[in-house]
Amino acid sequence: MAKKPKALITGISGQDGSYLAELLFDKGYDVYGLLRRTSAGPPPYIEDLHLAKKLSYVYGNVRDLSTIRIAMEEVRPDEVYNLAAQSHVWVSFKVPDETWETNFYGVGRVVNEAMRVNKDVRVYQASTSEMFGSTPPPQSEASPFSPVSPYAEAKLKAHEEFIVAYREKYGLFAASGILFNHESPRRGKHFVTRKITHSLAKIKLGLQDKLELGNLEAKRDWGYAGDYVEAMHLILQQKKADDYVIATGESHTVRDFVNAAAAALDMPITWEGEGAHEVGKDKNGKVIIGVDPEFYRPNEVHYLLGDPNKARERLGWTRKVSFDQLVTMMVKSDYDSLKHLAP
Ligand code: F7E
Repeated sequence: MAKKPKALITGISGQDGSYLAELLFDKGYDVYGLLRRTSAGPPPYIEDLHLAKKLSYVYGNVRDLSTIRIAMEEVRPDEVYNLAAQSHVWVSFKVPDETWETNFYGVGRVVNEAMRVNKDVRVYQASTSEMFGSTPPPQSEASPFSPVSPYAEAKLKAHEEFIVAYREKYGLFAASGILFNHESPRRGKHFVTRKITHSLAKIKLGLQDKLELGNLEAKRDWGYAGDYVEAMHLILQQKKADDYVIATGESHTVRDFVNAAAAALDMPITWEGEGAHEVGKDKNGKVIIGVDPEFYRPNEVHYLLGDPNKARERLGWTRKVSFDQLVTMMVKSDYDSLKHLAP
């Protein structure tokens, strides 16, 4: 019987880690997740995979070399998916050192240790559309990078130093997905999409009065995380390691996202005012959306729109879930999980 391939996923507790672990288990892998211990423990969908023996934990942290070394020696993975990151752009302005430690040095530790135990290892790096920063849309693999946050700068440096250069210097199978925003009901509530769906569901149920947001004009190319982890796997199954933009090719403003989520809850919004004074009102004229400049970023990425042609042609990958389906899925999940709390 052929030996089962072994995959190690760092950042297993995040949104993408959970979808990827499920996908790889279904494809017949032995799946290991590098788990950073926290007092809250891993999210329920990760704990469920672990209890069902679909996922093994290896305790460690990409900021601690000794744990990465032990993890690689214990697992000896065929494929490594490096998803661990300080992934919040706004937070990266507040904690730049921590961001570099995880998003740059952490990548070096993972790649070097993976390569040391298995020179034929295949490494996937979670690169990001934030690396394009101020580059005008549409952004493709050929577009220049122009990062505008500590998050994006650290991610770009890791991409260049440990993925592109290691391919050339050491012939390592080091590949990356340059993923545009990807969301799901498992998205953290401090990212704008989930913040919107969770808050609007609460407002609809009478559990919250108002939602405060930052820049409503920012445009993002939002896809479904479940589709994007399929691209991660495909990227590591190619003959040659390479970098791929993974995106929908469609962009919407934050305000569009609010409108779509509100429509899914049957609570249309009327907008008034501009900038920090803009408000969104419900059908009774009550202000339910406001702007709080606290959520503005010192430097904003205004317009992301990915060109996914290379992924379509070379990987045969396309997104399956549309923007409206994604918003509806997230709204429904939040509404259903909150409705028992309604007064
Ligand atoms: O912001 C605006 C904000 O925090 C999206 C990460 O996964 O995708 C994500 O990064 C936009 C920005 O995601 C609020 O200014 C308005 O323009 O949901 P976000 P992000 O920064 O695009 C990329 C591809 C990654 O790689 C990252 O790891 O929404 N915005 N009002 C707001 N954003 C937040 N968080 N909260 C607000 O209240």
